[in-house]
Amino acid sequence: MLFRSKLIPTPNGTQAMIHKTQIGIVGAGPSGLLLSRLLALQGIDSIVVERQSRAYVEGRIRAGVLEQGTMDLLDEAQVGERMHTEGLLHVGVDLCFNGKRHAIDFVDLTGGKTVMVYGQTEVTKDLNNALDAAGAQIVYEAEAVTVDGFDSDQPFIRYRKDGEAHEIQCDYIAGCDGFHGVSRRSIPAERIQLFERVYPFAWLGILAETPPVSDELIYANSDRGFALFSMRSKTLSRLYIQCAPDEEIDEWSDERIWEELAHRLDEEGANKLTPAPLLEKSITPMRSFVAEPMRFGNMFLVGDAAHIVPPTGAKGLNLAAADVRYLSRALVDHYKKADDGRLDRYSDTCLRRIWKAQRFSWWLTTLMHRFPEASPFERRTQLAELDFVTSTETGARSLAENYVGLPFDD
Ligand code: RFL
Ligand code: PHB
Repeated sequence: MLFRSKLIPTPNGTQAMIHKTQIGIVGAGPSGLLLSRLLALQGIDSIVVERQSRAYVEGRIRAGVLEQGTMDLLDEAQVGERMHTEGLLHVGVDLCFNGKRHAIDFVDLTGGKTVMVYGQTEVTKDLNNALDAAGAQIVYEAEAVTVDGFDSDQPFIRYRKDGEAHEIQCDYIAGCDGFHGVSRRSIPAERIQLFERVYPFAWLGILAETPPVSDELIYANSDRGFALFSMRSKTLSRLYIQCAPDEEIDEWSDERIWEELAHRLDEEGANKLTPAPLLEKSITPMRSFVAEPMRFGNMFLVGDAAHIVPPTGAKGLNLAAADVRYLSRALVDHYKKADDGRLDRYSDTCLRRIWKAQRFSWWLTTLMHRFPEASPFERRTQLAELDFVTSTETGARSLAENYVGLPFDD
């Protein structure tokens, strides 16, 4: 690298600040931050460009469940300390249907595996703090971000910040900019294949300062629709209700939300549910989405930029972390061993895991939700499948193995 940053004139008579780095990362969500951190620990330089403010990114309440593989990767990134002290280890989940709760024991069924409940907000803060301490380069509130040149050996990211033009020249671009980002949208339609399923329902999610009704997460299938009873701590509940995709949030008063949650749970749980003022309330549409391939010349798509799962299987953040795992190892091989095998396999390796997580998320979503068009026959077979999953070892083990996370391929 001959220089890190310098000001140069542009053809239209203005000036642009040019920055040089090895990896230009678009998006400071969990994917972008974790990638930057893992690369930095291996001596690989990156710059992260994010369109939102840091407070906005850190405050976005989303995922809650981390697989063992994600915990291991956060440890590898040396940001796992608070997760181990404040996170809640879970040894299973409960499925509730026909008014009764059934435990699925992950430890027994998977040979000792568990998951951790630790909010995405906290993962993001831990990563940001570690990156700060190491003097990482993260540009927040960048405007008009574009990616280009990825078919050449000089890809670049352009953006504006405080009215000034900037260009990052890099070896590779990592598109970590989520479903609505610019990276995937910059690829010509004929080079990318998109697979999508949109579900006829959404999740209304709330955060409330009330103790969880149970130590384990409860996934509830009721005649009135799905509900999920999760948590962020021993005093904070994170709860979700299936609702119509076009429903206005104002149609859901606090009172209606608490009543509906109680209706969808077994009697013992409903009696323990203690209404409290809501700290957050939002509606999330549900979709399954995959973009193939995940590499375009010298640009890689990572995390939600390439795939979305319905949140029922708690796979989104975990899949994003798996992509980061594969890409960071591939880049280390490239820079340290001049070996591009893993970079060349990146798309195929990721997609193999992604499609299995897609299948599982689609399956659990189909098993747990009320589909508006479902016939009485379909409703009966749904309940029969729930009975199979909760009363046979084969059924329960398949759910448990997928939920705790399948093994990595590479
Ligand atoms: P993110 O988190 O969307 O971050 C992308 C970042 O890119 C920025 N960006 C841009 N930056 C620059 N220029 C542009 N043009 C840009 N366009 C966008 C955005 O501002 C943002 O900061 O993607 P990433 O990093 O790949 O992370 C993915 C995860 O956030 C996501 O998969 C999970 O939150 C999904 N998810 C869950 N995953 C789990 O593993 N376990 C769960 O329990 C779980 N629960 C959930 C969830 C997602 C939910 N919602 C709201 C979608 C529950 C919910 C309700
Ligand atoms: C959450 O706690 O936010 C959560 C947990 C499990 C899911 C989805 C979301 O499947």
